[in-house]
Amino acid sequence: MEKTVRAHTNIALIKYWGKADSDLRLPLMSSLSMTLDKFYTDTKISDSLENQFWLNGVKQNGQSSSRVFSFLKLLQKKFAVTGKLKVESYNHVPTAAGLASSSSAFAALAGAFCLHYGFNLSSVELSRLARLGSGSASRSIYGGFAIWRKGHDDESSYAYALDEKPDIDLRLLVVELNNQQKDLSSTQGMKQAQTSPFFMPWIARNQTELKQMISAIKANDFSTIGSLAELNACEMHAVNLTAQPDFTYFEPATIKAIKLIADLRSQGIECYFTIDAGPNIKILSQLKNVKDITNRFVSEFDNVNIINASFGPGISCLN
Ligand code: 2P0
Repeated sequence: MEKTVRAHTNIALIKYWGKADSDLRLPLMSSLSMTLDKFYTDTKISDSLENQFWLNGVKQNGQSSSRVFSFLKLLQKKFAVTGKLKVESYNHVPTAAGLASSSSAFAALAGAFCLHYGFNLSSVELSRLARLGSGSASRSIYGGFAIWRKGHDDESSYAYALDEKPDIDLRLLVVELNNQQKDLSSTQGMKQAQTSPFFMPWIARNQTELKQMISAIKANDFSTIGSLAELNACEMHAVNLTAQPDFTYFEPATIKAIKLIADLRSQGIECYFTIDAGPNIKILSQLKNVKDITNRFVSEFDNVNIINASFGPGISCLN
């Protein structure tokens, strides 16, 4: 009986947004993330007469299937193994609305591949493999807070755990304002962002921002974690807005949400935002303010869906 591997998504508080090497997915910056409890992907791989990818019980053709199999073929080549595979995944993530489903998807896929062929890898080795499928997947091997050190080659670019079970009052409220599929993939967006005149100055700040975030996490300092995460997200979206040609993932509802967060803060309800490659906003808050923030968003937006997430675990094998 084939076993299922579960990996949770992560949200970057210090973002990965640019590659030094596209084939190896080596990033231009180090990043730091929080793994979430509420969103995950379950994946099982078995032998088959033909390569096939099933997502949420539906057989996939086209782009998602070809990305999965180009990754698996790369791994087969790397490990000198062969065979046709059936991949069955269940995604407990709203797909492609900026909730980084590729992080859990490719982490689970790398884990399921190793389980299927009986390879017993260390977390760092698994992180490196997951990175080849999708950069953010390198961080989903770990629970709690993870850091992906950019490194300079395949060997040196991997994620490690900063704190797998943080004892910190931090909630991440995922606000679904718009669950349309995004127009511009992360892969394309981060490539275009590099044409911004502000891209290199931003990269030059990466080590400082990372160090400040690590200190804030170690000091259990919610206010500094929140404000650093918000600044870093604004920097990422600023390079998008100043790229040539310029672009943005923001929708009118995104701007309204940003203003609402500033308004809540001015009323003494401390909260901060981060935004990925999509229009949705994620709010960093402490438990005591979750209710007030949620009520405010529900009263200001029609059909808003808010998911109250916290720290999730690292990759695991079920059954
Ligand atoms: C991150 N994002 O650090 C950043 C912030 C989105 C915004 O990693 O091209 O799907 O597959 O390596 O990992 C999303 O990009 O990109 C992402 P690829 P990925 O979480």
